[in-house]
Amino acid sequence: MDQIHIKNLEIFAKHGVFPEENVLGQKFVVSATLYTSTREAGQKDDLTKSIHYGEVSHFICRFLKEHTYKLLETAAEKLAEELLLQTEHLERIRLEIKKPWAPVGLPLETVSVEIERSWHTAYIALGSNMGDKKAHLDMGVAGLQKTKGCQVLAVSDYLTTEPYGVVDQDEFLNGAMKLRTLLTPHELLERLHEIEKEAKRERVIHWGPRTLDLDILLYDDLILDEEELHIPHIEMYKRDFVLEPLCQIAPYVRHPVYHRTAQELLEALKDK
Ligand code: PH2
Ligand code: MG
Ligand code: MG
Repeated sequence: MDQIHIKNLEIFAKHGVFPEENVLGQKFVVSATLYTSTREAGQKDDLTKSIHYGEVSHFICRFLKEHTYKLLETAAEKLAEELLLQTEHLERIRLEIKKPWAPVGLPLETVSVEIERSWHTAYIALGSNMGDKKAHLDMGVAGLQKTKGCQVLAVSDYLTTEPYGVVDQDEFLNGAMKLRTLLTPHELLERLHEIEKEAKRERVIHWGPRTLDLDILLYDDLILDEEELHIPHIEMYKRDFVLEPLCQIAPYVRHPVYHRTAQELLEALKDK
């Protein structure tokens, strides 16, 4: 992706672990790489299609003066998040905050923290087979839509499906959604569990009846296999109640392990 650079912007602010730093203040030096496509702006000579580096510089300056954090880590984390939330066309940011006058008591040039943060694309499966199923799926969508750092980009139709696995239970309503998110996979999982709890989900029987089930299907091209979290979802290729709604919103999204599109996985499943 193309990059816009802001280099060594000097700001007087009051971040620090020592109380005197929060009172006296000191110099901070900020550098940022803004990742965006500049193609259209470049072709049309149109600033509204790109990112205004002047506005971003002033935003950084205002933000670091208006807040006081103990850690450079926190200043960088919060600033990167606000920039990604508020700057149109900004997909990813690399941010470095240097402290040239850090009270270390040794002749160093600077200390600094540098982070890279980005928007991610995730696909979520929704399911319910208890109570008002549609209302429960709607709660799942609304819960994510109101989560800071989450934007719901697409929602499939809700499909009535036969129970799979434990078959001695009521039929399901299933759907899928596409999400743009700043959350890490584990943060997203935690948020999904909170929303399930808000829908009065009780984890009684594994694979048993549930008011609301929210599962991460895909997260960028990430492959993750941990005790409590598998991405891509470990059984998605076996489940038409997952693939059918996913194909409605993203037939061409590709499974990073099987290298098949959602459409191809669904066709392969139907052929069995
Ligand atoms: N979820 C399960 C087990 N079985 N069957 C259908 N039809 N839909 C589901 O969402 C579902 C299921 C475990 O998550
Ligand atoms: Mg599930
Ligand atoms: Mg689940």
